[in-house]
Amino acid sequence: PELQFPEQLNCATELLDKHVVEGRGDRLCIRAPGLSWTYAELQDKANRIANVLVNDMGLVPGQRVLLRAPNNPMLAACWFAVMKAGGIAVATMPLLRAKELKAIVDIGRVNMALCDEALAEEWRLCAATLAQPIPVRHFNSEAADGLEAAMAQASPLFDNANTAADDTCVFGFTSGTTGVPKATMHFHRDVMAICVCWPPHLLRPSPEDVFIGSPPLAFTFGLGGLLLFPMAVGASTVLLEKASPPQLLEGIQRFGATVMFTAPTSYRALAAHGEALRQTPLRKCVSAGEALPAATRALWKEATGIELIDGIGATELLHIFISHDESNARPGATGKPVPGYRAKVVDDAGQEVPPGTVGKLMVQGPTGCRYLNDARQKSYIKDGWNLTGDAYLMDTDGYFHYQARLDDMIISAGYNIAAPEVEDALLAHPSVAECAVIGVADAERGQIVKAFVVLKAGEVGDPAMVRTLQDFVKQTVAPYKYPRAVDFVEKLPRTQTGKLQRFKLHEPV
Ligand code: 3UK
Repeated sequence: PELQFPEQLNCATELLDKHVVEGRGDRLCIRAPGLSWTYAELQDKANRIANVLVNDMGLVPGQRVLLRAPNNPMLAACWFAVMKAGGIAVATMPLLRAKELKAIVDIGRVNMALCDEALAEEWRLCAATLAQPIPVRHFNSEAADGLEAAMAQASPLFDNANTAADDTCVFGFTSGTTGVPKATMHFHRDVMAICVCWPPHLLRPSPEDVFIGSPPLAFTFGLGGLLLFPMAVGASTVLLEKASPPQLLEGIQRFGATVMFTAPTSYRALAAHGEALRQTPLRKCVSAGEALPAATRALWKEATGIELIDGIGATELLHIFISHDESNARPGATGKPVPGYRAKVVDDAGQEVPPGTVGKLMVQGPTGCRYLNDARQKSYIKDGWNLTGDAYLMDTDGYFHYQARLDDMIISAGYNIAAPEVEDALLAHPSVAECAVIGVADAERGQIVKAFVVLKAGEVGDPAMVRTLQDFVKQTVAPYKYPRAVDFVEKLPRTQTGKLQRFKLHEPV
């Protein structure tokens, strides 16, 4: 990939204005139920909002703008407006409550906010607790002091801020599994780098593609997959405020979506609609956020005929850094380093281990971790490499196989057992809908493997089922990995980004 960027670079110029300048302004860009905008229309909105930010709200380059909305066209326009004005976009997950928003305002030293009227209540609760009030405009609102009213008065022309390639433009917030949230800082050139590394080499989208998916734009998986990547090729993107599996299915049908981004659980649920999906033009499906079990890959292929594209990404690296395309899919492997990135597996001393050995994943490339004012930077970056916190092994062909989060490795009677491997084995059983595996303390073995299983409708979680599942696991993985304890549950705890929260299963229910 071409990773030499000019000294002055503004990602809004490259991803949005360029299409209008080059005569593609009439092409559809953003689609949503009841509304669609061309590239020229998105540019018009973004320019007006940029003028409101600068002239009415007093934004100067480098200031932080909190964005709060479900995935919708106005959120996209606000995001580009912040880029144009040389600000830093701090997009927040729609479900956050006032207390969590306050932490982001404090850590990110947020200067102003643009908030969807539909999510205004938590923002108002948060704003009431701030020592210094900050300017805010509400959008998707008819209020006289709302953003749309100000946009109507503003000029549709805006000269983008003359930002440097390494001016920060995005804070991606991440809380990991627990703990105080951290802001990861990304530059204009990082935004462009992720558009030239993974998409052209592994997704290979065309300008005719229609993108759709579930991750919020506040999650960098969604920002890339549902906004930056479609716009980098002049394609269109469908933004859905709610994107549960039935809503995704309806969206794919209604908009003729061809490229989908969502998490493994969502693929498992959607697989029940294989027949309906085969009637749509859907052709490329990307899975990320957590490990893709081999059983889920097989289920999706069987249901829809489509080979999933897996990719591991992280907020710290902005997007996907190990992945594969349809012709290099190997069950159980995430793939190879994305062009532009390097990866290796090391032991506790930081020495590279031979192929086939499990160790810690380290990654290097055009993007990488820059925590804002946070000492945890020291544990994520070692010798210039990013330590993602994942256990991986590389096979002799150079494919990287995910094992577990380093803290999800179970040690039982001296054996190392990766929780996802046992989950993978359980998911292959036809009675299992979802499952999660953890290690629980055991006097004799140190830890034992315990599984929490959500059964498919109509299945009964009785002792016979426990034995069936245990025998099933013993047949596909080394018998010592079988779950000695099995609990049947209604649902599993997940983050807003769709990740299993295994640590919550350690707490009594
Ligand atoms: C895990 C995966 C196995 C892994 C993300 C795509 O998930 C994203 O970012 P987060 O900061 O979490 C990072 C961690 O999630 N993970 C993500 N994808 C996979 N594990 N296979 C996968 N395919 O533990 C990683 O360290 O929330 C994903 C693009 C952008 C993102 N921010």
